Amino acid sequence: MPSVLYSFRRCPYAIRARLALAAAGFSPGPDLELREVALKAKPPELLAASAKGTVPVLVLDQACAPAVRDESLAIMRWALDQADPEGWWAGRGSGEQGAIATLIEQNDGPFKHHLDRFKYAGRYGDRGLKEQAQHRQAAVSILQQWNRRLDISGGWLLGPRSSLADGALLPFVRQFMLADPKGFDNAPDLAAVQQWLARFLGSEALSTVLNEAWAPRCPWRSPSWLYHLALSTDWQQALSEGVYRRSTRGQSLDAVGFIHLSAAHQLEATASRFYGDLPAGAVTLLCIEPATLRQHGLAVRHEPAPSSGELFPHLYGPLPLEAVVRSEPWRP
Ligand SMILES: N[C@@H](CCC(=O)N[C@@H](CS)C(=O)NCC(=O)O)C(=O)O
Repeated sequence: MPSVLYSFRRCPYAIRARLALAAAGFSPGPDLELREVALKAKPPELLAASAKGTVPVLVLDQACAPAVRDESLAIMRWALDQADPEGWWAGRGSGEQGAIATLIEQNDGPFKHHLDRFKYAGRYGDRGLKEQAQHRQAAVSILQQWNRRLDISGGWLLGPRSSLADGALLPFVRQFMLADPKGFDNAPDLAAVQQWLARFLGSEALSTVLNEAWAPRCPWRSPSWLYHLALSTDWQQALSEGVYRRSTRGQSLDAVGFIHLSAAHQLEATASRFYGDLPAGAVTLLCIEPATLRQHGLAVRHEPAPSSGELFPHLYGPLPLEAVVRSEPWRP
């Protein structure tokens, strides 16, 4: 069984975990399965591994105990315990380890607090919008402290080479910059932070963990869900009518008697067989929660396709919209 990393491409916590795993020499493949997650539709496997439902989560193969690490820092520390060729943590004395811990606490506590209230001010109501500038200023003040440290340390937070602190903080500084790049460039007394971030943005380390293998554009398809490929126009109509009643391309539920579904591993073949001639955007993938179908008293039967005998799930009845946990443009 490979270890599994549940991740979300843009999440700074997930980025820092991927940075440490990559620094330790791991890469997605036979030994590490990368499962990109949509935060609005978390797969049941992620929630079974860690009920708090945040990413990143690393589920190690059974030989390791405990098997689940569901905090980004725990994943970083685990990765660096396996291999730490760049000396992010290994060989650091207690003074340096203490400084790393203090910087990470400042980042994960006050800096993240102000970053969220600056970047997502709208989520905090009228008061949030009123206080947005204050939060930005508070975040800048923390960056100025890090700037003073960088000025004397020689390029990275703890000296001339990068450490766990740089890997843990930079994804958040990047997020702060992305919220207002011009404001970041023009902020006073941040020259060393700007250079530090620029070095990170141009690094192979970051581009590696933002590439398709580490950060796929398409979420992982859980085998616990069922799937249906819908013409996007049919799906739009269902959204306005409140229920989906198509069986497959060009055929209605009333005419066929059931809705054709696929299991995760059957999707690619179904798509190329029946929808392969359509342009991008014409087909929408519906991810369906079977438990919701059961709650609606709907039956799913696995029945053989006439041509091949392969068993496919068939839904007997209209598809309720509540059972669709996610819809997304189909991407092969
Ligand atoms: N303390 C956690 C925080 C992780 C976290 O909050 N991740 C966000 C994504 S950036 C998340 O999963 N949020 C859950 C949600 O949006 O439903 C860690 O360090 O791993």
